[in-house]
Amino acid sequence: MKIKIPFPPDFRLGAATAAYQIEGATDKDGKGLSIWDQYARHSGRVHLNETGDIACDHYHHLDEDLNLMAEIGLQAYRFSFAWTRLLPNGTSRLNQKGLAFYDRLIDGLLERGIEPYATCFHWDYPLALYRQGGWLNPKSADWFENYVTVLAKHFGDRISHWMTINEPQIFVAFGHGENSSVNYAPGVKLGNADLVPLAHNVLRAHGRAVKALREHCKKPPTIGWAQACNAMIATNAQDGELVERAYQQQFSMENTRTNWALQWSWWNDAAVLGEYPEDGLAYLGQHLPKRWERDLKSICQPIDFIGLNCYSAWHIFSRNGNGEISSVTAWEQDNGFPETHFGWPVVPEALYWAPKHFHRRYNLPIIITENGMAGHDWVHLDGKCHDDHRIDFTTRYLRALSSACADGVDVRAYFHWSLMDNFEWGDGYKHRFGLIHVDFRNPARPRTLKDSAYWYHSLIAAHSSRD
Ligand code: PNW
Repeated sequence: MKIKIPFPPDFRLGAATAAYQIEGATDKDGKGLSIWDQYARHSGRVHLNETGDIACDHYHHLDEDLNLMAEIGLQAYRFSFAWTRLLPNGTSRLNQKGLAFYDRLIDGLLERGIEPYATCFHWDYPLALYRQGGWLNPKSADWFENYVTVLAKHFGDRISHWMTINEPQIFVAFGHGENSSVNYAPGVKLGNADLVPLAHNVLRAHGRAVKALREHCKKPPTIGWAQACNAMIATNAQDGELVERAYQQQFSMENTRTNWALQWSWWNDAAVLGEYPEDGLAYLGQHLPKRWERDLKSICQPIDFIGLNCYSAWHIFSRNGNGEISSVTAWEQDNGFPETHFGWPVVPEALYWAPKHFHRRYNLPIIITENGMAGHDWVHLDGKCHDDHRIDFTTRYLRALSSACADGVDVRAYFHWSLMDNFEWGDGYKHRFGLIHVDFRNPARPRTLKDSAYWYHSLIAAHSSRD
């Protein structure tokens, strides 16, 4: 199928991964342990006790994977550094073999004309630092700054696009919060008296990282961070009042009281606007450390874009027969709404509304740093992986994103999650998100390009041809 979805000429189409989810080789070549190594091996809380010990074995398949990216025609690739591959204990003793691995990755991308987009931290926190209190320790901002300085000095001559932190919402709420039903590493259950200062330290670390990148990267960096984002939908974009309700809900701290760390305004108002939202301060302010107002000055560093990891919607606003506005959550819609293998509702309009709301509030360019779906994917008898659902899903979502661009939202790039099937955190290998199928039952980890990968290839080719 020939398709062309209109995007601005400089718009980039890529794919994304994260270190722990694909690399494997968790104990190889001097790598130190992270909390995910520890948690997957010992907590008993990951699906079937699966681990990232081998994962896609990307560490040993680097050239093959780079060639597959080139075959798909990716314009950009988003990956994360494994902190403990570079600094095994989190702070000192730089591991040369770790540097060499990422040098090969980055040089391999550049040789193939693929633009690297690097995430400094995608959840695999050094175990040695966790044992010193992790993000609860105010020194965690120093530790992160030190690590990011290493990245900037060593890789900042070749990488232009940086993200400090992936989804503070998810690793703070799911890994550290007492009100979450989801269990992520390190799996502690903290109440607000601890969780609020912990989140504050994450924000301090973000601010320090932005400064370190600006100071030490040779190439002038473009810096942002990636937010876990379920969009608030207005079913009629012409209905101003409806749109306003959706917008207010997107950034209201009231609707997330029990799991406030999942909110967006707490994090982004602090990092981008230099203030915590008032409706959040009203019930969380009492737990902030002394001198939090002074900290906000260094937390709020100028950034260049907001990354959105956007898969689905949260509240959907519409008018009933009497013209009154009401909302349902995406997963409480009438029976029969489409959902992915993960059970996440398919709501393409999410890629219209999330960029729109975030651009309105923060007035920054947007990058879709993740979007995609888990599917029932396997290699068919003909040796191919037929994933029509992913092609349909991505077409619908990209069309919605294209409309956001047409309506004036400044969106710069789209990254499909994921380049390849991988370790899906607490769900192990149960959910397949890849454009590339990986056979996890085979020690050789054979890769098969799915139909969606070929489709993505044509989409990118149509986008980059200027006719
Ligand atoms: C993101 N939720 O996580 C992560 O950045 C990826 O590492 C992950 O593989 C991908 O999405 C797919 O799950 C999320 O519950 C985890 O809403 C959970 C949620 C959202 C994003």
